[in-house]
Amino acid sequence: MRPLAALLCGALLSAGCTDLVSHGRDDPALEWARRYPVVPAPATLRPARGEFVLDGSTRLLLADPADPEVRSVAELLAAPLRAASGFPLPVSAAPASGPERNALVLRLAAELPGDSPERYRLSVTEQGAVLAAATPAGLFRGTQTLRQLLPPAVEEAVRARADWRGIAPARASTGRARWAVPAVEIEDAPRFAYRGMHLDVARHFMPPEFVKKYVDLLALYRFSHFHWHLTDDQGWRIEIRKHPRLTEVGAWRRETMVGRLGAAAGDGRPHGGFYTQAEVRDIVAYAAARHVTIVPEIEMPGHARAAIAAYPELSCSGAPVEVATGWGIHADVLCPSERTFAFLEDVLDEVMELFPGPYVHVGGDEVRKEQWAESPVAREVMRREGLAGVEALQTYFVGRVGRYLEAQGRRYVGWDEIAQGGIPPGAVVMSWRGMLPGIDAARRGHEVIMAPDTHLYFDHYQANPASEPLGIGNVIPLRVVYDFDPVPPDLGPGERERVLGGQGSVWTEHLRTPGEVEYMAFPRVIALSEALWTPVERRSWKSFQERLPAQLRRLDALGVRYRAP
Ligand code: TNX
Repeated sequence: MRPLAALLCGALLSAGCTDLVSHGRDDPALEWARRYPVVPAPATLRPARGEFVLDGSTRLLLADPADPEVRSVAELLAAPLRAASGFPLPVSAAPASGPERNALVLRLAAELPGDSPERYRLSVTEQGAVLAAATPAGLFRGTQTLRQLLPPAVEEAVRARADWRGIAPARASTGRARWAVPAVEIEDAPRFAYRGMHLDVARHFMPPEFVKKYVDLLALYRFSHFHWHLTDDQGWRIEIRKHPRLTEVGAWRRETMVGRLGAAAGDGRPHGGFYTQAEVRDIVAYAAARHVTIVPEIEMPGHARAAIAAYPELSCSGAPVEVATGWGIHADVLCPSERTFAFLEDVLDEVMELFPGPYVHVGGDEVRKEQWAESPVAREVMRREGLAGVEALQTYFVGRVGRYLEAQGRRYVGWDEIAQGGIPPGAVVMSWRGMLPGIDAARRGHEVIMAPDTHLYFDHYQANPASEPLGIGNVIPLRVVYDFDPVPPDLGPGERERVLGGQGSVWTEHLRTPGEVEYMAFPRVIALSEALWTPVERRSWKSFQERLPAQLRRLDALGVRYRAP
């Protein structure tokens, strides 16, 4: 039974009784869920009465008008709002003396309590709104919360203006909106700095416009990282100037295996595509404006058959192979030769030039080692380096490439198999075969990103496979994603801090189009955002369920083909 105070406050929504509310109930987020359907739920939210109604004379005021990043954040907020409402919403410098009426004020405020660079405070009253944050990234996160408090019609303008609108299907208009924001006081910061989503564009190429749409959706749910899986056995998708055959040859395959494993057959249709460096730059800038950092992945030494098809001398045998047409784990792997390392350094030089972020992902998963075991070249490397066997050779391989990246000031990330022969020093371990490899790596002093296939593989089914499109693996329903915690109880103090965060993955063996990706990713991405942002004690499945319908209306307006829960 809900205490009387909570019922009263729920009805009145007056700021004065919110203390009673938060002390008087076991589910703090449920009370305000309908009025403030924000996802991920903010760390603290104090409901208040009334609303700020925007009109033709509302202004956007910047306390730091000279800061280009602040201006960019303000424009990203103002432009769709102008288009949707028809209000001019001019942006100008905030006068030194406040408070301002009928204005939305953006202000950098290093004094905000906390230490996350993404922390922000959003205060909305009947007079206006003030968004304060320690950094432009925090300001951007705050604008996305504000965006979610505006009517979903704002999303139609986002879509109409976006470079990705071409790939969004037409939807019925959500109609004329009242441009109001409910009064509230939000103080917010993320639980984890690394809040990631992955996308495999190697198994099926996804057009640049869709990659932008995906990034935009991640930004809406306050994700910080986009892990772009750019190469695999079935395709190499990034232009490398020094080695043009990677895309001339490696970006195209003869056909694709379709259907369930075991009953699959080739479709006889060529598939391919790649991103030019100009397109990559454009996407990186697009993500940066939304404070999303891209983690590019170049797979090695396994899942590299497209590269070997382009340059057979990268394998130990040198035998010609074609870009893979089937799924699974192929025997073709890069040879640990000086030629291969020189090639990889060339590739990574161009990758680092394109991607300014701190992390580069070097793959490292599912490496078959038969070719190494048989190769005189590989055996000579093991002898020279004093390596006990092929597992240690994998550690040497990844560690050597990692040292190259570290020498240029980058961190390197690898799938958890990089730990099999001993973890290469400095590596960030991405735990995908459940949580145990991540727990083990954290205990051994490594930083870890939890991306377990038991919880966060969105190529797995969302519901009964009998009535769902073909997926991989078992069923991972929305609730399992919602309840995910990147920090397992097994980790003690000193170890827990090594978990940088978590990540959902979308592998595309069976996902051929952007629409199919959206169907598998949404709404699970939305559930994951709360698992990665919101403090555990503020999370509530019930409240999430109350807030989700408003988010789905937003996705409708954005033309996202999600799976209706
Ligand atoms: C395993 S996850 C893989 C991918 C597949 C995926 C299918 C990982 C690091 N390797 O190559 O696409 O399973 O779920």
